Amino acid sequence: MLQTGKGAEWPADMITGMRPLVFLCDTPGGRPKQERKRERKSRTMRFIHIADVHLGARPDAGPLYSRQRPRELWETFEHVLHICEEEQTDLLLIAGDLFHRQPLVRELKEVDYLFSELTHTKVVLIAGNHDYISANSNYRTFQWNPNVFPLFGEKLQYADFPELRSAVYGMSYHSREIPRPLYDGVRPAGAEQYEILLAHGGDEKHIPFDRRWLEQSGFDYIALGHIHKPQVFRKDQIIYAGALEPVDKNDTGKHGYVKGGITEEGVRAQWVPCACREYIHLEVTVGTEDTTGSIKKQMEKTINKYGNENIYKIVLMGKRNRDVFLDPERMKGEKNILEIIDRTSPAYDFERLYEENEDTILGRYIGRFRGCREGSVEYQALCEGVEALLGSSQ
Ligand SMILES: [Mn+2]
Repeated sequence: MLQTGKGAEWPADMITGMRPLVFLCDTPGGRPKQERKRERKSRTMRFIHIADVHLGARPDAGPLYSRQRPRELWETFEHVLHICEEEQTDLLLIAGDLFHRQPLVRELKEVDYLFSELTHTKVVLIAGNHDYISANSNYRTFQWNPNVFPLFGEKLQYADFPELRSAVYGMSYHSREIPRPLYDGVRPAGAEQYEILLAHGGDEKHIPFDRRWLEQSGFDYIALGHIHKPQVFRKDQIIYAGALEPVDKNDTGKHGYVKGGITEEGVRAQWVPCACREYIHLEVTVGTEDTTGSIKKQMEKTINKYGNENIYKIVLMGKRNRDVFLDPERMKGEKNILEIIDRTSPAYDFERLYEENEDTILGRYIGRFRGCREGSVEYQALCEGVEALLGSSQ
């Protein structure tokens, strides 16, 4: 980082915004590594890696929490910034989709204000497929605080931090989808001793990549974004931080960020859960003695155990008494349940029904499904067909 008083000694094109320049990757990458290695003492370069914050999203968070949910995404983001400040983290890496859609100027101002409060941390970000750089994206013209380094080019570029012996590489989405494997074959330019790549994508329509390419790319750390489930492709090296907070009902499990450090010995990275809520899918087994009331009670107990702050989807399994009507709406009660799916089947005695109705359409129908396995599609068709036939004969 350039010192304020020293800026005038640098060539004019090097002092734009009093920050190290963001370089295109075909820019010659500074001095040889060996030389730099000798001149500075070893110290840990500490970073935090987040992705898919999706500020501006309005996730369905169930009857109790949907209203406050957009604010919670901001709060958890601020929580991470507090950690950066408290721990004097060197780099905050944001691997795309900081915003859920095109950011408004006032949203950028809020975010930039929060960044500007960091007294030590530098922030590097790329735009993902949600907040891609559209023709009139506010990202194009926004003036960031000097500690913020957007890598918004379509081609690979890097931000150089000589004082951290680190260079951070990345490129941004300029359209909603990029079906081309742009990360295959990317290599660090050798600008600094520690080289980091920010990458967003990994599915068919969003820069598909072969993880073996990334493993052999030569980057010390690859901060991945786009897939909301946190996962480690290679320990301490290639990691999806996952969405900071879950933003979709299928973002089940815990969410958080990656905290890491790089020294000459290598990279150490750990995943830190920090989301304030979790989407949980639960299966509840129904028996022939159960009623709407008894299942409701069972569900309440389970939800108390898993945490009332969470957001639930319940799947009812098993066999219900055929004289019992299950009412999902009444089961929800005061709990924060998004959805209840009824996959129970009525408990018929098919053998008895078959024997008693052998000569009717009901008996012949049951006969067609003889030997099918419980839980199979055929079994479901059997149950539904029998229910319909019994219903029409009553
Ligand atoms: Mn994405």
